Amino acid sequence: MKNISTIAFSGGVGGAKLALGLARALPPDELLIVANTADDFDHLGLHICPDLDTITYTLSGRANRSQGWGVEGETWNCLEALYELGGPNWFRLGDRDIATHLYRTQRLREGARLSEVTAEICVAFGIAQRVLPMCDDPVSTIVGTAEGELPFQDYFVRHRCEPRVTGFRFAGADRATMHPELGAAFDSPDLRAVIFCPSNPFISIAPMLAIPGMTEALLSIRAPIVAVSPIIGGKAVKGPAAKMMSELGLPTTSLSVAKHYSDLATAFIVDEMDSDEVACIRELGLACEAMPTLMNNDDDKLRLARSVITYCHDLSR
Ligand code: FO1
Repeated sequence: MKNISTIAFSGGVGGAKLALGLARALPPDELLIVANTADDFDHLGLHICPDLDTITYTLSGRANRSQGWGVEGETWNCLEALYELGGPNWFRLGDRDIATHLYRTQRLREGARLSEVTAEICVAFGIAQRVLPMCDDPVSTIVGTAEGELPFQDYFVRHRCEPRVTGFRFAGADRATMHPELGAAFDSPDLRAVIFCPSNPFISIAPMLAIPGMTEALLSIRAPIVAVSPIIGGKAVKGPAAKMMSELGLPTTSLSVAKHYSDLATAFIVDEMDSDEVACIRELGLACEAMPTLMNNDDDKLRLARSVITYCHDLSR
């Protein structure tokens, strides 16, 4: 971990897009991508890690970009055959995706740690960057809703994020241990940036920050901590972040997300569409810049990654 210059905290789709940009902008041994694993669950006997897989599929060029999860050019033979048998098909597992879950589940049963299995998957996929689960311990997001508590994938996929959200808890987080590789990266003499990717602050970044010692470790580093807003023009680029914010009584603005991070982050990046919020965000005590943050193609991802890196380096001068 000696060479790590940049640590990126990422959830699924939006985070993985910036992670890909960072992977193209930096030498591979300088980047550590930390993935949320509180969306993980056991389904049909398989251990599914949606955000880790979105990141490894994205970095290896396998991701189904339009769907936002799973593998491009996927077939569904196994799911269809399972459904004919009376099995569940609410959580759609494609044939190639199932191979990833089978491999991971088998290796975990053999006693491997999730971080080891993830490293093996990265090697198999030709990914040179280190992708690290937020911890090797089981942590599960439980969504508080007006209809009662729901396990995350029940809320997200089975109920299509429809129930009104009242809060979140991260079961198991209090017993989780920060991965030693992440601890070592925080101590890297070369560390120049910690980036919170434009992922959902409540269900993607918050579980990682709930791991004991994580916020303390972040507060102790000298490198800037820069968060990229997942909200543009009052809307989430993808996913339920804006809906969750309004249900929690928060304005659906970048300013609102900046307030959420203000005790921890050094700086906040908003899209140029929200440049009128920059002054208010600076009043929170955060450095703030507006720049184009929408990532529609690989050029956008690389451009944003380069801008964020340059901004971080300017901040640490
Ligand atoms: N999301 C859906 O909306 N519907 C699905 O059927 C679905 C299946 C699925 C299978 C594997 C996987 O890794 C992810 C999958 N997702 C699906 C996405 C996942 O539920 C969410 O994107 C994340 O948990 C939120 O980041």
